Amino acid sequence: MNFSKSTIFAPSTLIGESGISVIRISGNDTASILNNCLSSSYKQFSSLNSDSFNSHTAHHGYLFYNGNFIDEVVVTFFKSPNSYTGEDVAEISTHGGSFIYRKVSEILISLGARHAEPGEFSKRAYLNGKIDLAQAEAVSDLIKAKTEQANELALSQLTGKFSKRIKELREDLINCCSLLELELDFSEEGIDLVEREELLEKIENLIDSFKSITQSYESGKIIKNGINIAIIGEPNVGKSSIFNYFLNENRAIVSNIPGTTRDYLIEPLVMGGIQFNLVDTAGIRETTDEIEKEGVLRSKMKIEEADLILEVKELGHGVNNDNFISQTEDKTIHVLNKSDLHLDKKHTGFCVSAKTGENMNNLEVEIILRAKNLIQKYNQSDVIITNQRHRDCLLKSCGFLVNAKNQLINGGGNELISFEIREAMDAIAEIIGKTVNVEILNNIFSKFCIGK
Ligand SMILES: Nc1nc2c(ncn2[C@@H]2O[C@H](COP(=O)(O)OP(=O)(O)OP(=O)(O)O)[C@@H](O)[C@H]2O)c(=O)[nH]1
Ligand SMILES: [Mg+2]
Repeated sequence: MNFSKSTIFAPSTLIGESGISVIRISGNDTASILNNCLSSSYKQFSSLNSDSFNSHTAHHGYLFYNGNFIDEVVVTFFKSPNSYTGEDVAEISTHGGSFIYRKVSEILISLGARHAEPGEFSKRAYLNGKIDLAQAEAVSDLIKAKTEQANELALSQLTGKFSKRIKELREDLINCCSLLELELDFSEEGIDLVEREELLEKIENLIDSFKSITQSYESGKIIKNGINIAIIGEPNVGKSSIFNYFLNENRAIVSNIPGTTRDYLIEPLVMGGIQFNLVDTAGIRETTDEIEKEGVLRSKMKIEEADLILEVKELGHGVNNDNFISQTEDKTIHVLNKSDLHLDKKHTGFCVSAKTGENMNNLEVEIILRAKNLIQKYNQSDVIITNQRHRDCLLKSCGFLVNAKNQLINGGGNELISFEIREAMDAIAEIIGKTVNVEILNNIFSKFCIGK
């Protein structure tokens, strides 16, 4: 596959006031660019010896632009092919600050480099065979990981555990296909190389493996993106107070006027090492107010999207078991708030007080427990997928395998069965980027951050 050979650069750290800022360059002209801007003296420009750019060496020097000293820097050089992208790569550590970065950009552009597109370094690493596509995607996930579990999953994908499993499945498919096609070569001699029963069993086992890996996406998705937990209930029961309690800040407006929260609010929150997206919703009630009606509609939408629901009622206010809003018992935790006002009343649900904090710790423990169960529920395979593209490829591949199985059961010829298995092979190979078109590639890398 052809791709741009120009030398590219981008900040690898956030631009702003900081001790150090790292700017990465990759491409054939990296060493010559450095020779033209890196000086051994700050008094006047005096080029470093270009031979000194051996792989994995660090160089202290002074950056110059149009004869003017800009900053004292350290440059780390990685010689092709032993670099992240597989090309010559340099990482210039300058002092942090947006002015210095702007100057360095000007220098690099004047010397022939251009700004990298999002994900362009990783795209080059993939195109140069340094990592496969699933590993490249893991780089992006690793950067975005907010919890230990998300970090672990991204690492296992980056280090190739996931790709290895995919390659094994692909090998199994290749073996099935080879046998079928070999038998075709001997068809005139009437030699049967494949036991139909055995092949059927192999294909069925493969379908099971595909299904369990595909299902692991339900776990992977929530580990990576967070568990959506919606706080719902009638107006004034204390939903926003509970929301604020967990966030430990007055994020949502709280008042004793029913209908205070009009639109939903979402905030990220980590509890027990698990990422949550906590949602406060408008109180649900019959209303003629157009804005409140819309708020109620949005609350119902959030209930649909939620992985977990905290259905809040006020303790002692006509609480009975047949007037719940949430119809999905298994993902709902019943919370009875304002226990401080109703000390004499008890109930089987979680009696808490968002005001005094009473029993809120236990509610948190319950939420974490439910979240862990949710993650475990779908996690029956040896690898967990976190990427929708991977799931889609596996589903597509599994569909072809089901076709192959049906062909086999209905006495279809070897050509037809092996055609379906080949399609399944191609679909699964897309995951690691063995068969993938430019459009898909561009789409994947465009979601990366600049400098990665
Ligand atoms: N005593 C007591 N008051 C509480 C408690 N939780 C909330 N309140 C009060 O109840 C009133 C309503 O609280 P909110 O958190 O705004 O209730 P809400 O369910 O978000 O209400 P809407 O947004 O209108 O649907 C406020 O006056 C709170 O101070 C509690 O545990 N104990
Ligand atoms: Mg509210």
